[in-house]
Amino acid sequence: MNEIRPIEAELSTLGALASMEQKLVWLASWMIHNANHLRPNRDGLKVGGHQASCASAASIMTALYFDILRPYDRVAVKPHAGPVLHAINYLFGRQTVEQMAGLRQMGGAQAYPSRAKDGEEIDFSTGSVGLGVALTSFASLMQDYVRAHGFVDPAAPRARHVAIAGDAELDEGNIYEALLEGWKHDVRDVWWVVDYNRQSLDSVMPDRLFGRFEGLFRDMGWKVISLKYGKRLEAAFARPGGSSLRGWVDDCPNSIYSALTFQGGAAWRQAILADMAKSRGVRAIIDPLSDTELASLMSNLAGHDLATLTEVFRAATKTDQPTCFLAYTIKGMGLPFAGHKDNHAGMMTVEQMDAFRTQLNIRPGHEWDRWEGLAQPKAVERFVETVPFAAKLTPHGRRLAAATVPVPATLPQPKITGRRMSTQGGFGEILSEIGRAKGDSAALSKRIVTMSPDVAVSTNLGPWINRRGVFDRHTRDDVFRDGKLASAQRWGTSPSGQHIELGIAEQNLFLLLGAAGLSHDLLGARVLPIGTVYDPFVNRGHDALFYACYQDARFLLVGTPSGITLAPEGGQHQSTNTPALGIVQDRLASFEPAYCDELAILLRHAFDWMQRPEGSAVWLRLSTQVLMQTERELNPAHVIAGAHWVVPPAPGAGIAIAYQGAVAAEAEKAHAELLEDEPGTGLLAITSPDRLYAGWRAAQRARRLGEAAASCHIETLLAPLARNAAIVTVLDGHPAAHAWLGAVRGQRAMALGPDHFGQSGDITDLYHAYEIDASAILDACAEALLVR
Ligand SMILES: Cc1ncc(C[n+]2csc(CCOP(=O)(O)OP(=O)(O)O)c2C)c(N)n1
Ligand SMILES: [Mg+2]
Repeated sequence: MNEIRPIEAELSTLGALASMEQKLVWLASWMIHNANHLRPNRDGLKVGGHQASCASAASIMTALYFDILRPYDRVAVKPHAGPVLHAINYLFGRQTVEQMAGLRQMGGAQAYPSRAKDGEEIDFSTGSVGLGVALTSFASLMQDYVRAHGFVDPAAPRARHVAIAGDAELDEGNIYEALLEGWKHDVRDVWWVVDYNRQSLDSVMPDRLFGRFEGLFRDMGWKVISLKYGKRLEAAFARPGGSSLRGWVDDCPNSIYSALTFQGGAAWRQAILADMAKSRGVRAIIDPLSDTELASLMSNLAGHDLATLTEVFRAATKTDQPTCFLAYTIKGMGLPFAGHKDNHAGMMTVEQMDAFRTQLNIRPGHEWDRWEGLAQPKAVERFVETVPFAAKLTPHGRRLAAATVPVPATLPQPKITGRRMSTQGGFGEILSEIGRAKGDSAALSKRIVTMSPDVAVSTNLGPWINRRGVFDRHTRDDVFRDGKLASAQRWGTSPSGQHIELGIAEQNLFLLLGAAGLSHDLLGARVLPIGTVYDPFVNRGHDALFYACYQDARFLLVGTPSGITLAPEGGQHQSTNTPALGIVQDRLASFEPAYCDELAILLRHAFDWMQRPEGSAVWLRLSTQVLMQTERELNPAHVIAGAHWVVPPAPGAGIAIAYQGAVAAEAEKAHAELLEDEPGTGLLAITSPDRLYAGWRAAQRARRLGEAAASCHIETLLAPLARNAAIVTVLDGHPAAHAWLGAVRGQRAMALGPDHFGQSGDITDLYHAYEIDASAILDACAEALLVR
């Protein structure tokens, strides 16, 4: 957008697109300007915004949204072009001035597109760079999945999944993990349009990087389209002497090109003549041009050339091959800091903004008016109404409806009581039983889709996969099965399979869980995604997990095995921080059952909870620790609320032992011994410090808001204990997860659990070393009783 293009009487598509582009740069700049200069600032903090990043992507987004995209396509917009997306929605009549004027303010439009906070018009949230880009590939894989399983109308057109990416996003490793995984799954209908301005936050990028990108993408089966020069530069290059000029620009280092763009026509002329003064052809091209015209010509990159962009995008719609467009752009195009290396957070001054307003014929006081400043506002308005993306996907927005999957009152399950089993073993067996269902009772099992980053077998998904198969768009032979070679894994691979096997890259697991967990909204098909991973390696993908939760994706994460109960494995494999992570992660309800009867209740709850509007994703932390499973009556509501008394305390009891997960047997042993001296001692099973804590917070808030009778599950549970009672807690995880329990009723919590990296050893040694065995629990009880 380096000049205002005249619009002829008969409005051409390109003319109308130029008007759109002009409005997008203006509105995005104005939104940011308004937030920083025209609103009262109460705290003196910089509000911020990215006018240069927006201007960089405006032409690409104009071509996509006002020419190419169809309503059912899905788009992840680079975070720093969020205001451009708000402006696009505004021009389509789907965004309000109030929201835009409230950019970055409480309740206003978000800095970076947010599904949860900006609402129906946003397909994918972005912010943590790289993740939104990769998510489109997994969303496309899920489209293949739901279509292959007949969950959507086969006649419905296939969506294209488009990412508008900043070039620095390509530095994120998760991009390449996703590319490799996408290649394995033969993904299609994915476009990544790279806003190739060769600038990141700090600096101008190394030269010739594009060659690396091209090679990498091609190796992964992608089509790569380089969009380098616009029509005017191409025309200049075609003239006599033009090839020298092209060679000169081709060889111009990124940093010099950026600096010249910032400096303008005179600097361009000087630099070109310094190298090519003797070339008559080159002189014939540049000499007749004014400085302004020369600057405009030299910055005529394809990423700002609407004719090139629309032509190339239109041609690319003819194939479903994943395609990467390297669209050369200028960061800050058309704005005073265009090309300056420090322009990432740069902002126009009040004077510069005023000049920009005048240049665009926008009257003071009319800055937000939709078609203000355009030569043919009515014609432009009519044009916008006719573009494909103007059609509404649903009457209310871009979220599709999907019926919920009925969850039976109890899940089919194997006989559990009387056996020695671990929760991980129980999980595998229950899932396998669910997978056995046929006919009408198979409604639930049909919708389950499992996924795992190369740990399906070691997290006990094997029996489920044997029943339901591995998903692939193409049927592939199982050489071992067909050759009758003995193997416990009989993994047929076909479009009807229900397990998606991933390579060992945990971020991909969470991105796929995120995509699958949005299928109801994005694809109109409800699936129940279950992802398994070794609990410590949740940390490896935590940003992607956080990201999936931020989008409000719905899935079940199973972290297993967990804790130092992986005794021989050493500190890298032993998760201690995950119980605390489960408490602090929003939109993720975390549980850790000790026994399989609790697990069955929680698994059923997970299928239900992840489908409820008020629900969330669910995380189960499981273990390979084997425990004797006894017959008992459980109150499911208590297991789900986070704790239940295994042995209720006597009224006024001075001490209780509370345990979570795999250390149950140690707590039971300590409790049995303590009963001899302290007969009223209670034994509490904690199934979710996360739910207990959330309930406590909610009750406190409700009381503050005047609901005096409000209370919560943990308050009720602890009420029978004496006011100064001690609660000795133990888990195979960081004790901070329980340390707050004493504050609930002003009692004394003594929390036990490993707070250092684990060691190798056997259970006896490690439980002793980390003070979570029965004797350590008894020692803590003795200490607590001493200071009564
Ligand atoms: C994971 C992550 N790390 C760091 C940042 C901070 N950050 C925001 S934008 C940016 C550079 C963006 O450069 P690019 O992707 O090229 O975008 P553009 O040039 O179009 O603004 C960085 C480092 C972030 N948003 N996310
Ligand atoms: Mg960039």
